Amino acid sequence: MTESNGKHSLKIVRAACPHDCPDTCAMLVTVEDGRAVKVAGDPEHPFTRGFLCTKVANYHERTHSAGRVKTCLRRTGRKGEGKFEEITWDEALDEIASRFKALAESSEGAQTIMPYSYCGTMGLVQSQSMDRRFFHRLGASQLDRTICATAGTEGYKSTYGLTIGTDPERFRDARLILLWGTNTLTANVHLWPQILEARSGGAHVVAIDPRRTRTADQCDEHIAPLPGTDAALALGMMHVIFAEGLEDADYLERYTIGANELRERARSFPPERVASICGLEAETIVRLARLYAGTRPAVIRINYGLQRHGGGGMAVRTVSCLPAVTGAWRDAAGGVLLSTSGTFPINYQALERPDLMPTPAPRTLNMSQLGDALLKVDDPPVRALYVYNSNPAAVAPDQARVLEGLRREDLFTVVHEQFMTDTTDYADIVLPATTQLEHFDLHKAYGHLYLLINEPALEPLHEAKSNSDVFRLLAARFGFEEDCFRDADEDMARQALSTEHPAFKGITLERLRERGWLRLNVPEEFAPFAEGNFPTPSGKCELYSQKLEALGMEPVPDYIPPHESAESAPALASRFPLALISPAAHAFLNSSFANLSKQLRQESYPFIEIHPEDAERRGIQDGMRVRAFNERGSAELRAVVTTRARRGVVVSPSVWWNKLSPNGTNINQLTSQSLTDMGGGATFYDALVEVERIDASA
Ligand SMILES: Nc1nc2c(c(=O)[nH]1)N[C@H]1C(S)=C(S)[C@@H](COP(=O)(O)OP(=O)(O)OC[C@H]3O[C@@H](n4cnc5c(=O)[nH]c(N)nc54)[C@H](O)[C@@H]3O)O[C@H]1N2
Ligand SMILES: Nc1nc2c(c(=O)[nH]1)N[C@H]1C(S)=C(S)[C@@H](COP(=O)(O)OP(=O)(O)OC[C@H]3O[C@@H](n4cnc5c(=O)[nH]c(N)nc54)[C@H](O)[C@@H]3O)O[C@H]1N2
Ligand code: SF4
Ligand SMILES: [Mo]
Repeated sequence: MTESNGKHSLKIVRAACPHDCPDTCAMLVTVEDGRAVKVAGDPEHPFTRGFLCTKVANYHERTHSAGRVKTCLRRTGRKGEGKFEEITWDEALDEIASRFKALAESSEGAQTIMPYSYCGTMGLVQSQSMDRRFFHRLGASQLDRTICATAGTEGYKSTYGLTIGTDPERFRDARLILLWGTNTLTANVHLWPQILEARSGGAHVVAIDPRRTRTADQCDEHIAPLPGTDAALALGMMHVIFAEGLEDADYLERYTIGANELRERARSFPPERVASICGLEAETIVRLARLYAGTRPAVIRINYGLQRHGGGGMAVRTVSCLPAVTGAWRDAAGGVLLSTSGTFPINYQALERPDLMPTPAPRTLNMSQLGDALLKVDDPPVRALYVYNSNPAAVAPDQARVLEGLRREDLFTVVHEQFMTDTTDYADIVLPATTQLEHFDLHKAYGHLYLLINEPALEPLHEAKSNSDVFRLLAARFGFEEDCFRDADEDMARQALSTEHPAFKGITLERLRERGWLRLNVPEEFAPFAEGNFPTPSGKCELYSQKLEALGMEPVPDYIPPHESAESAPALASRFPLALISPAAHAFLNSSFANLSKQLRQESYPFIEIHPEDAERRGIQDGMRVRAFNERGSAELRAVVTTRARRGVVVSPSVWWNKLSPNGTNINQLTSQSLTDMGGGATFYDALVEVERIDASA
């Protein structure tokens, strides 16, 4: 829509929220005289339903913020100091190209160059297209993007083949909803209207979370297991279900393999044993099992909270087996939802062009071990780092190692950013990036079944350039001749959609542009596994996984304790007795928005919740300054003494910027580079710590 009367112009542009959030909202951006003045949720989009969350509701202010990186910058101070001089795009690109060329032509080769990116934007074009093509063609190290979801993804896929699950729009028809390791009102708020509708139809809603979150407050029931013990809880439920004959024997027989092995495994998890592992009452487990097996439709929403632990892959695999045991998949409103991602048949080969890589393929570095990649890897060492769509100085685990690596004088670091983050402070060259209102993109979702388009509402502000533009320019400076380096953003969006897969039938870029969004071509009453049809090697739900067995892993669902717990590391636990989790803060999105005044006011200050008994033992009173620490590092926080944290667990919502935190460091000083059992994932919520009053140690 456009109006113009010569002096005054007004238009509304169709956009998509770029953030790493399952809701991927359809947005309408109002642009008045070249300035974005409002962003709103599209009232016609069935999942967005006309509202945006508290983070993004003033996204236009983020775009027009005075704090934007406006020009290219070259470092003049020490690394970490944040002192720069302005340079032109030509100077910046020439310098990057000459440093990268020198490395690529050296005896150590282009593997010395490490790309580092995550989901600052989830758009397919701006997060995984021209960038991948460039680094593939260059022969740079590959990056394993494990910082968030790979453990759960691999755990789920080991059972079901692809991340396909219950349609979130069917939740409204469910009679039992288990919110398992998800803070829905904070991290998936557009599921809430579905839950409210289900409730008005009589649904019972249970939160399973070690913290009493704002979501748990709104549920009928809250069960608080110790962190990292969810697989035991699920096996305890299965124990009761099998022992009492509540399983769906027909579903198990027809559509699964390994039911007998699973039944055997569950036998060794009686409620009393599970109660002691999880820190729960045995009767809670029995009651939850009966409720779950006895209610239809029953649906489980898993998000990523329960898989940021040593056994996180197995935890998601095990919890996800529940609807196969009870046959909950038979109902469209039953089953389990981790992610809808696998329902989108995106043509990633065409987008990312892995065929451009040299043979043998360059090595792969794990982003969850950035500290080690910068300090320990020496075959060859990392000599250049190119960061975009991410803020690793704040968000990566084992921060002291990460910062030590970023301080290396011989490391050439480029950071492409919208804001002067903790990471840009360590850059040799900073490049100004566009925001979502200034570039084109195509989005899939991981929490619903719609594709969305993001039309640019504005010309790039200041001297900002989009990720795809910068990599096109770099490819030209390298003289890469393949046609794909000249593809426009729209070309790449078309390539992403180019497949014969029925889910994309009728979906074209043109139709997306007309409407803003389109539902995948799947039935209204999408019930993917009502009659089996699992996209696994066997075509069955793999309760027994030969794939895991071949990898030397336990083929049957099991409980794998956290790396750091009283059970698995008693000596460590005697020195650092508290289990730290640092889940998503309500007003931030990871570290995004954690520099903007509205959101900072909402979060007030970096705090740590501690149970009154744990606080008393340490002489800690509500509001006191405390230090949380372990062998990796320490962070200063304000104590919030509350029963929201269960005994033995402390909670510090994240991710604050270091430079906006007391003492200049955040909670990732305490998290570790240890990986999950599957997918090489980060273990943010698997860290033992101690907490003390600051005056006590002075
Ligand atoms: N407001 C807001 N929204 C966000 C984000 C944000 O930072 N802020 N981040 C976005 C991103 S990148 C992601 S990946 C998603 C994350 O979305 P979620 O996965 O929902 O968020 P988390 O905060 O990681 O974890 C969810 C809940 O799991 C709980 N939890 C921790 N350990 C365990 C455990 O062992 N077992 C169980 N049962 N529960 C556990 C935490 O207390 C937390 O309440 O949210 C996205 N949305
Ligand atoms: N302690 C603790 N640590 C955590 C977590 C936790 O729960 N606890 N959560 C973890 C999780 S789930 C995740 S996903 C990671 C996320 O970590 P990141 O992916 O690093 O996410 P953000 O902190 O949001 O940083 C994204 C950055 O990308 C920039 N950006 C946005 N759009 C663009 C663009 O188009 N181009 C460029 N060049 N830059 C852009 C933003 O300005 C922002 O600074 O953090 C992890 N870290
Ligand atoms: S962060 Fe999530 S809930 Fe908020 S606007 Fe974006 S997609 Fe919607
Ligand atoms: Mo994430």
